[in-house]
Amino acid sequence: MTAINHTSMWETLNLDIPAHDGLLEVLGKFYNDIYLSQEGRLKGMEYLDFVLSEVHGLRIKELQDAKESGKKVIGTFCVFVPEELTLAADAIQVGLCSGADAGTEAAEKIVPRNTCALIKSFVGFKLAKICPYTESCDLVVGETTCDGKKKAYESFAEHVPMYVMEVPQQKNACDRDLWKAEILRFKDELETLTGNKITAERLKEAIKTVNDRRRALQRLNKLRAAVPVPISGRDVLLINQVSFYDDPVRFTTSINTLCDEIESRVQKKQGVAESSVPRLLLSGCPMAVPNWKLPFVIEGSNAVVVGEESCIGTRNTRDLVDESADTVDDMIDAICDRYLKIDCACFTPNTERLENITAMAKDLNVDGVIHYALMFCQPYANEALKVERIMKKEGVPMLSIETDYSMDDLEQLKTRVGAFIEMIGSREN
Ligand code: BJ8
Repeated sequence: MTAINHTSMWETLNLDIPAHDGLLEVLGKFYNDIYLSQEGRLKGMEYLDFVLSEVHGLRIKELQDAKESGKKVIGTFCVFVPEELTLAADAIQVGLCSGADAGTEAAEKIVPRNTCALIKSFVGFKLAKICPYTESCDLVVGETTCDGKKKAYESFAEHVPMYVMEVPQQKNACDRDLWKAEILRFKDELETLTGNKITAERLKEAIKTVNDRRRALQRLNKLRAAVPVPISGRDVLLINQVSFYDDPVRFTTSINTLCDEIESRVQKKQGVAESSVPRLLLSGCPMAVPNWKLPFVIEGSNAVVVGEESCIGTRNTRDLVDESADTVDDMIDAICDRYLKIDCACFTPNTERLENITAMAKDLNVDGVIHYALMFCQPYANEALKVERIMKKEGVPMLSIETDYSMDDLEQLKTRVGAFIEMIGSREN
């Protein structure tokens, strides 16, 4: 995908160059078909197109330059890892969970076949030597969320410098104590790794930086309540995906500029689809780059996605860290509280998620919900049944999809999604 030749950098990172070239070729083709073919795209999306075109190029170069200047790079798989602490330790945090099934064969040598595609993808990317982000990491941070990840990290630790945070499974007072202790342990780990002390001043600034990014994404999501919807779901998914590896300050500025453009579209009542086109909420597992399959199917079937209830979506941006604290201790408490609000399906009970989906369906004026679970993901497949019950009560039609990263079920998905959208029918405005 990249126009500039970065081969020597990839060789230094010990990538398998032919396999990596193959991956970029497929990614470029996908991107053309799914993204660049859209009509009436916002000008501000050019920034995202550029970032994506250089996803393994210029951003990796930035990481390498930062490493040469002494900075550390921290890779993560989950929105539970507090980026505020990483930034306050003057390190860089990047998301590693991958959305392609390249490397599956290699992954299945160390994780069982019936493991979700997201886990197989990050394991496979490492074993097949095709991910320059993984190769750039000084530390990879896992977390005890689902069993699949937990056990995969044990094998993964033989291949990368690994650190695992314990995330509680409930939200009682003792769970908060555990979580706070884990945040403090992570802080110590970062300070040791980077040699930098996390001071109150640095932490306050980092909290603001990450909150600013969340605020920009919140602003974007609110604008999608407009009828007609001013931006496609595919484009917003891409924005959320890029938020995990782009420089946070630069990203926030670009998204705010994009929001200015969207606001003017909303005022002029311009949209990416007719007002009569059904508006859908996507809910469930995270969709990591380049997992664009389902939104592409939905938006190719005369519907539009207006919200993503997922970690690569509103679950990652809904709550801010309280900015009023001034001491490191108080800021750690604020971080602890904010992260414990995350409504991941790994928690039991997890009624907040049902409340949040119901609120999103109302706020975004949706005509239906498509619940998305990766195959073999017990937590989200289980909650799909609960979401279905609550949506039924609310009178919102729901379709439950289980899929993976392969294209084998593309036609079947098109048929099911098409039938669901047809059943919803045109919107009355
Ligand atoms: S906070 S959703 S990012 S854990 S799809 S690996 S749950 S078997 S990704 Fe997640 Fe953190 Fe929760 Fe969010 Fe397991 Fe399911 Fe696979 Fe999953």
